Amino acid sequence: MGDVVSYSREGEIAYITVNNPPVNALSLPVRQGLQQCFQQFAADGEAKAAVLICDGRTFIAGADITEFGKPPQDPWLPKVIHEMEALDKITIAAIHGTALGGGLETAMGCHYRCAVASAQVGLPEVTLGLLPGATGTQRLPRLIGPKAALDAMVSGRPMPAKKACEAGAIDKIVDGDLKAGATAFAKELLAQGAKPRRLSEEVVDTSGIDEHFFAEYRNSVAKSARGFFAPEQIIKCVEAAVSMPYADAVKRENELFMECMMSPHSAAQRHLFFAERACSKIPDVPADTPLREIKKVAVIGGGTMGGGIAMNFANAGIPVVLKEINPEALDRGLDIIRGNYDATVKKGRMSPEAMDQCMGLISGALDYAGIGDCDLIIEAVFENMALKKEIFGELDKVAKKGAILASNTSTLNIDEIAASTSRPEDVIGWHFFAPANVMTLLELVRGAKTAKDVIATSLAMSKKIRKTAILVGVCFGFVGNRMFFPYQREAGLMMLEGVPAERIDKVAYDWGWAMGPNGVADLSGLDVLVKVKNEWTERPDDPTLWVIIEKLVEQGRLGQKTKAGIFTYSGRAPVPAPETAAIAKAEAERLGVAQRTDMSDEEIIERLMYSMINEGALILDEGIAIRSSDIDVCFVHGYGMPRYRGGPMQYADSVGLDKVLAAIEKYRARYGDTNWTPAPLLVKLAKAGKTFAEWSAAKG
Ligand code: 3H9
Repeated sequence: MGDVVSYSREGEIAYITVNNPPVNALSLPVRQGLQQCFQQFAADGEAKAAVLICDGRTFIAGADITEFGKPPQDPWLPKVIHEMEALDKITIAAIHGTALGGGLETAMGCHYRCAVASAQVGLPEVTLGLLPGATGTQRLPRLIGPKAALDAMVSGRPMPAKKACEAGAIDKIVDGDLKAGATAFAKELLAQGAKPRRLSEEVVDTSGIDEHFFAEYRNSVAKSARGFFAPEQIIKCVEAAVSMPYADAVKRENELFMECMMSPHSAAQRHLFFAERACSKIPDVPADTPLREIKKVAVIGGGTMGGGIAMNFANAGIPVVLKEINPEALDRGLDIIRGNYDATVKKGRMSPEAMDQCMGLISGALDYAGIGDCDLIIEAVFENMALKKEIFGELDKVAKKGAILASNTSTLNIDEIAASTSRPEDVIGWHFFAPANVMTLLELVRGAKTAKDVIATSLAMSKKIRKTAILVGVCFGFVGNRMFFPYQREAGLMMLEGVPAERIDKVAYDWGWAMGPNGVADLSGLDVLVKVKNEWTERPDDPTLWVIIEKLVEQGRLGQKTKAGIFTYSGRAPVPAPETAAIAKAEAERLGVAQRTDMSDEEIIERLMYSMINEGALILDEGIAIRSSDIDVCFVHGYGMPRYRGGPMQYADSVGLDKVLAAIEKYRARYGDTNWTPAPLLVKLAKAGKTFAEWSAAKG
């Protein structure tokens, strides 16, 4: 037996202890160990009850995700759980930390469950594009009913122990030491003459559901589950749970689980699980780098962006000063923040007391002297190099020694901004995504002289304010916007070729994007894009680039904010605009762009995605992104790309880089070299039959 699971006994109680750091995942040795230890318990004549307990920070947090996508190795978890449940002596799971996925399924294979109050239990497989495939879809409905079980499995959200206890998933909350509490519970059960409670022998209580239940349930999750594969599979499993004998339903669960496992969705979602953990690891910044202390933050500029940024810190309990140039602007900024919080309270997502607490942490300042004691200062004024340099010159005079000076620039050169101070080592980019209090991405931009402890502190702070940060290098637009520009370029070019804006957006939406490229442009503000274009000194020599957007801005159509941009808006719903079609037609004639009537949906997606992926390959080769999975994190967290595509680089890897290259060559032959010269890295990898992920892993 491996060390990862051990057997011991004190009197009549046996203890089966899992010790597989960091999260006690159910790797093969753990499954083997559980099987052998429960067999030992069965054979131990002195043992009357067994407690399954874990060392370390948590109960079993699930199957070992690294094993998925490879051939399954015996013993397969459902078999281990089945054998445990079949025992004639009682078994009790003792839970602390997080009993997730296969961990909760193992606990449900025990006859009873106790937990400390701080524990959480859940079946988050759906977040990995999977379903609880070790009998979880059959056991949880038997424990807490089909509706509550579906809610838990389709959302993937864990339940706090007390709530799980009220629902029936846990039998007892233990105060104090878990082992002592579990032992007392085991003895109590023995004293009562409790028998093994085998969920597989119970039937699902269907009294709360009628014949419309599953159809209505599907409707109720249609929006949140749009495009995902696993939620529907989970619903099918619960349908089986209420309509089939247990053994047949378990077979059905297994078939549906294998379909999930083999799906590109699950591969993409599992890829993101590891990508989101890898992105905070910076090769030349050791994990134990001493951090600078951040007790107070300032935000320069109280517009929508600055206000949203300030809210992140207040939400995390960190005092923040909003600096504006006059009392009117400051009042306006504070009013926007108050309005945002108010809306959250009205939706029932925040208590009025929590709102007061957050507002109490936000103060205002009208001069730079008012922010001299701040440890982190984030400039969030509009995208203009001269203005940013002036502000950083002022900050250099007033900021205390060691303060981190950050710019929320979305495109500009951090080194140039840093050069306007006497302390470029303290300067870094903190690029938030709108709305800054909602979007979870943060692009941290490393300048040539940015100090390592500034990077380490920024990464640690981003976790504190619940952002997922990627570290990127200096170039125009960094990773996200630089790759989004070709995507928007192709959207504009296809309009010039006669494809309606609404068709492009529908195809992109149906592919999974939260919004099509034209809707995003209208939301960002077309005038903002024109300003970006003007600051972009090294842009490609292409007269068609964003030309429709420029003409729309000339007509005063700035996007959603003026109720008219590429689309016209009634409320927030876009309506096709004849004005845009007319501009496209006139500009196509002026620029000699041939009209297309045969554009397929496939071509629309290829041109949007492959133009972006080609830029991503250049970014990787230049070292602007550390690894291809960081780029994937960027697009899923900052741009509304669906998790089930895994991000642009994972998508390219899943399509096959040879196919991506062949399509790019096809467009190069048709449209020329300016926009479609394949990136050398893409060519190299496609020829070698490799992926971006493999290249990143080999780079280290
Ligand atoms: C499942 O159970 C399927 C079954 O239904 C059916 C089977 C037949 N496997 O997140 P952290 C690594 S599906 C492998 O930073 P935290 C993680 O990569 C599974 N590795 O810690 C990281 O490595 P590194 C259902 C795993 O304290 C390190 O552990 N279960 C696994 O912030 C620390 O992780 C889930 O989906 C794993 N299962 O959060 C739960 N889990 O240090 C997945 C973690 O090299 N896990 N690692 O970067 C979690 O949600 C969080 O890790 C947890 C701890 C909340 C447990």
